[in-house]
Amino acid sequence: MSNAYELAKQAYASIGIDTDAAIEKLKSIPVSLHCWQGDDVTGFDHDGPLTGGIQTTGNYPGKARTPEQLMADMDKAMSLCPGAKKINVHACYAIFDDGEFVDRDKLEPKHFAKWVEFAKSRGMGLDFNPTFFSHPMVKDGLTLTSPDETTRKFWIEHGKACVRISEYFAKETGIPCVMNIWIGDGFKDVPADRMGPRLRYKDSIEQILSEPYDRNLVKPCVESKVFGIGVEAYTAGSAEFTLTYAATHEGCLPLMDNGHYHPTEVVSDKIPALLCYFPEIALHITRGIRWDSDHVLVFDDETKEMAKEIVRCDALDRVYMALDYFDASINRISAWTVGFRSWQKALLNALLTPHETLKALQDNAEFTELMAMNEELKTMPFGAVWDEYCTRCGVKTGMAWFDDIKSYEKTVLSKR
Ligand SMILES: [Mn+2]
Repeated sequence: MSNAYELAKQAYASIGIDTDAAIEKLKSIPVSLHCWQGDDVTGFDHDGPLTGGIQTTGNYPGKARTPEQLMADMDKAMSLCPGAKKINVHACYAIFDDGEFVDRDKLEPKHFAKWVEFAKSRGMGLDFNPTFFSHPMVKDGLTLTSPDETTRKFWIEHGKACVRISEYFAKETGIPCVMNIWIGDGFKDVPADRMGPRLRYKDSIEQILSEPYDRNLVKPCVESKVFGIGVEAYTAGSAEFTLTYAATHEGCLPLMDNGHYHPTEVVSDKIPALLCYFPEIALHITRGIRWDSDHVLVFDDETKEMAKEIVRCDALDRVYMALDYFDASINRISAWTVGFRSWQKALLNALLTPHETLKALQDNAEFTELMAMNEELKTMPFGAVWDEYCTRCGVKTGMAWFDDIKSYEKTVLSKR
């Protein structure tokens, strides 16, 4: 134990915080790492471009092109990140045998056996996402809201296949699988019919979730979005639509992606609002710059505030946390690592905050002291506790982890 940690421990003890307890708690909280940062959301089941209102920008060399490369890169990133992990997989990351191919409506658990093997051998759970984009069956930009019944049916069948795969994940790993439904369906310009697509979307999700599954094993979610590239005027799966869907359909969770709202809205404020009503909620944690830009998560104010809300609401076991961003302009393994470490920092910072003291100040209308204390907390010796946490998790501190990134880039990525 470092001298710096001993001093930090004393400093936090003086405000009623047990740093050792915070470290132990954080070690047990799983955060889902998204496989799609590793290859710019390309996947293994198609050659076409990324569609659905999302876009990766940048062409940093060395991106993963095979399942083996992607898994090796994830392993490298995870070796540099403290804390418990889950693996988050999109359906387009199905792994077929040589010469084999099935379309998304026919996907089976066996096409994800290698992901199960990967997760199980590392003692991790798996989360899952149907992929309703980047596919020839996206008709006029629409999937589950399509007025064309053949199109809509195809995507409903895809969703049902994903329910079966999610249950397989949970049974194999022994850890519940969060299955998130997100579609990019919408219109570039002012629609002539806003309700029709939403009624079709509602019916489509109801059909998907009519597929039998064990509610203790599969946690279906619906994720909202305010707009996407090329669908600026309207998206069917708006905040109101998905939130109301989840509120009126037992067992379905709302999923908030903090890049999917108007830029002045903050998900930190929405977390406690939803926790008043939902037993469980899910998050996609990202960093939007002006819009859903999918920038790598950093340890900024809103990131800290989101983590604080989860901790101060005593909801660490009610919130499923997953990262969701993709930056192709920088080393992708570093992108994973910086983002994951940033969320770990935010959670640790939240666990080191004297919430009861701050709440009491608010309840007693001591707003002057509340402001003063909040400002003082910002210069507490957080870094020493963070370093101790990393050390106890067996990962490198400071910039030492980045040496691994440089060496991996030289010996592995540069040869691709
Ligand atoms: Mn998302």
